[in-house]
Amino acid sequence: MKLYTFFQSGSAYRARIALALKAIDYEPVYVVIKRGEGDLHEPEYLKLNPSAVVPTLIDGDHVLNQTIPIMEYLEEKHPSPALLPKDAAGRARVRAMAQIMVSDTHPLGTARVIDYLDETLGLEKEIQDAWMDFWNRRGFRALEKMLSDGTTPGQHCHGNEPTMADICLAAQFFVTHKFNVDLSDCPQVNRVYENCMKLPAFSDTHPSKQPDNPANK
Ligand SMILES: N[C@@H](CCC(=O)N[C@@H](CS)C(=O)NCC(=O)O)C(=O)O
Repeated sequence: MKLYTFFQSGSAYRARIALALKAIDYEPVYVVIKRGEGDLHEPEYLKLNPSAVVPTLIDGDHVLNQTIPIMEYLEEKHPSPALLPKDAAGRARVRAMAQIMVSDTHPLGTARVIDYLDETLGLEKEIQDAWMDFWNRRGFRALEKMLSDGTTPGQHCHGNEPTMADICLAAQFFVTHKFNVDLSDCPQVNRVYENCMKLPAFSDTHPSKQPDNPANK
């Protein structure tokens, strides 16, 4: 397998964690997200990922986009260890938590959205920061409520094993931290994040450890 990845991308981090949890070997292809330029808008990359985003996973002849379907694909092809619970209601709960992060929260803070706020709407940095703060806190507060509902206690979002929900929580936590958003009023989120980071699949794949991070070059 090949993974098109960028160290600072929360989405690529999700894919890296999922591959690491399932102990799947892959070849990383490092691309760069940079305003107004970069590999993602090159015609060759657009053929692989028409949205011009990372990650893209290549498995033989299959080109996979979007981290939720990528995680579902890995889950179906490599069922163990499972990233989803065995029961339908549990799977729905885990997917809901993952979607709060991936669909409701992450897109509002992507480079393309921030570029639009900045360049097209001309919003000041202070307003952009308020935007990031508002949407991230809203997403994490919803997650905090779900984690506090007492349905499936444990070290992770749904019991004691990491699931897709933990992957999405940890990756978005990284993004939120990068933008200095205060999540101190979300104790369950912080607790689960700390538990995730005790696992090598989460800590070894962290943006700070990536070979394409300039700090590691
Ligand atoms: N929903 C997509 C999101 C992909 C995405 O937005 N990736 C970001 C990096 S975290 C990106 O490539 N951004 C480039 C841009 O916004 O121009 C997924 O889960 O794969």
